[in-house]
Amino acid sequence: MQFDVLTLFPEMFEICKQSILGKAQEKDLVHIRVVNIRDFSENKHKKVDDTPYGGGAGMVMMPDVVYRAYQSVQTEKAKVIYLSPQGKPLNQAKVEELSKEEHVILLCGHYEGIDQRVLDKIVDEEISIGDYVLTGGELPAMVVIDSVSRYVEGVLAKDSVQEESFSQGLLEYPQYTRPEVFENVKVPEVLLSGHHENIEKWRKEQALQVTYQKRPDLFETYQKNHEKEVLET
Ligand code: 4FL
Repeated sequence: MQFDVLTLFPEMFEICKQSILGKAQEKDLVHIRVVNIRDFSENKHKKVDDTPYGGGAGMVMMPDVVYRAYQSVQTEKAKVIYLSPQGKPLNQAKVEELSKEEHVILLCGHYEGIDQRVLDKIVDEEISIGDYVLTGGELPAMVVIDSVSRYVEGVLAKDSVQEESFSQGLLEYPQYTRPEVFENVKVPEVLLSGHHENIEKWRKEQALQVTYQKRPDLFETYQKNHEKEVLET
């Protein structure tokens, strides 16, 4: 899967060379190309922004500079995503959907935003990662890359994506490791039993309980989607 990031702060994406994303790139499963929008300024001072028409605070990113940066990476099948607080909220279903794309272009805004004309011309989808304002779209772009890459075949250990409760709309059950007793607290007996059926049942119960207590909104949605099974437990 190919990600192209259009940003004024390419150094921020150095972090993608770490950990699982770094390994995924070494294995050629995921490619992340970071493009500096400033390289496409034709101004002698490499200017990329200007004051807003109509007045007001801050600066607006210029449409021609952003457009040339876009043209340097665009392909027929590319999906162009603009990270913005006005976008559709990102969720696990959207993450899974995006993982089926071959080529995703992520446009990161800064200052007071980007000239609307270039957004109207090139953006396929606007995505928000939550109802708060950041200094730019770079962290949201990394959130998209990280969450989507997990769904690319071979990036995670086999089964670990399907096994997680969240993909079914629940929070994760609690995990334990050695030692068996920590500060006088024992690991739940069932996990030491080796009885796989009982362990699975206990984990499902825990996932339901944790979700009910911590995220009643998620629990309600889960219940609506699994009416029958929930009545049985
Ligand atoms: C983008 C916030 C996506 C939340 C400032 C510029 C943002 C954001 N989701 N804040 N872009």
